[in-house]
Amino acid sequence: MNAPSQTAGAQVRSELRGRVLLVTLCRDMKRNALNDPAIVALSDIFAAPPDEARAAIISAEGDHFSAGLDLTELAERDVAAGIAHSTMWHRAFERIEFGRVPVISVLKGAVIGGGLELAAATHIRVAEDTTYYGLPEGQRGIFVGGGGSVRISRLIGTARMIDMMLTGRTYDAAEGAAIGLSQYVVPAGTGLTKALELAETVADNAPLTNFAVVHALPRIAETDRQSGLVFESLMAAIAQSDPLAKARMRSFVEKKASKVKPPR
Ligand code: 1HE
Repeated sequence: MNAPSQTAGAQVRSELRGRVLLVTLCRDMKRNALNDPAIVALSDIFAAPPDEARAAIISAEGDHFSAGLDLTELAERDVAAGIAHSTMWHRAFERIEFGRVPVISVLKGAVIGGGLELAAATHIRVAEDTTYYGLPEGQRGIFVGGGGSVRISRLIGTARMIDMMLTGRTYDAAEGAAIGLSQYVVPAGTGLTKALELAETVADNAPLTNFAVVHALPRIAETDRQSGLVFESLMAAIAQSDPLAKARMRSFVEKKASKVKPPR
């Protein structure tokens, strides 16, 4: 049974649709600029997704995913308050990246600054063909503060991120996919449908596999080779000893499971 629709803060809506938690940025009149209530709402939602949720989607109302940090909030913040603000974003986005469920984002229009940092914390990015990416922090006289220097640099390489920040260079949807900012590009208006389709596939996976992909894989990728290989062996042994994994492998051997198909 679906949980009733719930509003967390005024800026973000969350609702369970079957096994998929739909999280929606709903501040279109400000192009989904992220203010403190929005970050707190995201943090709260991803701290404790409903038990039934097996995957989540973050999408946005309006024509733009997010215009980034709400620039009206910067006003008179001192250094200590600036650090506290940035770490609040870090906490929220860590809960997205290293939470209980894989998260898919649906991008469109502006995916700018903190909006791109939010997208980078999700596991799969589906970009509608209206999407464009920018890091105008350089032009605004500030720096990324939502984990972008860690996540975006890993996605596209430090040199590309330096160029985006120093020159204000933007990438369109196709270019963004080519450099690793999204894994999918789809026609305008179809992003949520694609994300729901992917979310259902993800939700069908064995939970231990999803855990390994979300929690073990990124850590293995960032550790030294030898430790990574040991970590991988342990994770592989744990995953394959799960009764669900055994049942699925048996099902393939008995010719009851679907085969891998070439891309369409
Ligand atoms: C905002 C924001 C915002 C729009 N903070 N209010 N981000 C930026 O530097 C991006 C700034 N925004 C833009 O470049 C444009 O607004 C857009 C390209 C995203 C959209 O343009 P457009 O023509 O569709 O909309 P608009 O008329 O510019 O904006 C509509 C309203 O949203 C308007 O308010 P209104 O009261 O005049 O109606 C805008 O002021 C408001 N708005 N973007 C506050 N960002 C953790 S550190 C992260 C650091 C960063 O993210 S830096 C990047 C900041």
